[in-house]
Amino acid sequence: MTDDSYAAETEAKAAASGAAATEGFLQRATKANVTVDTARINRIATKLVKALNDVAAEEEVTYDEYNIFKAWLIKMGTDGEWPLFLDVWLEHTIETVHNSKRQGSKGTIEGPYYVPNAPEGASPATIAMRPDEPGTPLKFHGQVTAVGGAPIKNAQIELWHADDLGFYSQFAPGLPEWNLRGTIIADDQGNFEINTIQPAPYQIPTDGACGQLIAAAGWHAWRPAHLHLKVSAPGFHLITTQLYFEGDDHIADDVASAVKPELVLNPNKIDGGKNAEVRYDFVLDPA
Ligand code: MBD
Ligand code: FE
Repeated sequence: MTDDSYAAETEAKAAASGAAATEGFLQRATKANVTVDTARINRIATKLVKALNDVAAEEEVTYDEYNIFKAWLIKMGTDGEWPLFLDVWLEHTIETVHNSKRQGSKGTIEGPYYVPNAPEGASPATIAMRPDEPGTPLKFHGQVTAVGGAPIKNAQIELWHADDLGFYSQFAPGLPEWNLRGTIIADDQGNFEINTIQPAPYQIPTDGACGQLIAAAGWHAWRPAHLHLKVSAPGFHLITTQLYFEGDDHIADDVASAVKPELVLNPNKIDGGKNAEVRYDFVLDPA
C-alpha cells in the first residue's frame, strides 16, 4: 500500500465514522419494523428515569455537572456516536440476555461497524483485501455443526474486521469499500477456510463524545484485536460473535466488556513464522 492511503486512513474522524454508523443502523432498524408494547416501555422507561434520578440524588449532582452532561449528550448526537456509545457500554448486557438460553457457540456484541451483504465466495476463500495489505496473514478455518454434532451444509459465515492499523472499511477514509469484509459459504460438511490478515488492537475514536467521556473519566479507549463474525444457516439461530487473540494487552480490560474466555484464539505460526493459522468450530442452536 502507498504512504498516501495510510495518511488518508489515519485521518479518520469520530464524526465521519459516527455518521456512517448512525446512517447504516437507521436504515436497517427502519426496515426491521419492530414494535414494543406500551406496558413494557412503561416499565423500562420508568426504571431508567428512576435510575438517572437516583444517581443524581445520591451523588448530589450540581447544575454545573448537569449542564456538562446535557452538552455532552447533545454532542453525542451531533457526532453520530450514539451507536458507538450504546454498543460499547450497553450492548454486552443485551447480548448476554439474548443468548442466555443457547447451548451452541458463545456470542458477543455486534458493535457499530457491521455492514450486511458483503461480497460472497465459496470456501476456501480469501477475504477482499488490498494487494499489499499489511499484517500477518491468517488462515482461519473450522467446521460449522449443529448442537449434537451434525455438520451444517453450506453454513454462511460473515466476517468483518479492522486492518493492521485498526481501521474498518466504510468507516474510515481511503479504504476499498469491502476491504476485510466478506460472506463465505462453507462446503457440504460445514467446513470453511478463510484467508485474511490478523487485525490490530482497536481504539475507539478519541476525538468525539465517547472519547471525551473516556478522557474525562480517566478510562482507556482500547478493545483487543478481534474478528467479527455472523454464522448462520436456514433453521438455525444466527450467532453474532467475535474472536480475540491470546496475549493481547486488552483481553482483560476491553472497553466494550465483550471478551469471553471461549472466544480467545491461540494461532499457530506457520511457514517459518511468516503466517498464522487457527481452527475454530461453530456450533449452532436450532431456531
Ligand atoms: C469496534 O470495532 C467494536 O467492535 C465495538 C464493539 C465498538 C467500537 C468499535
Ligand atoms: Fe470491532
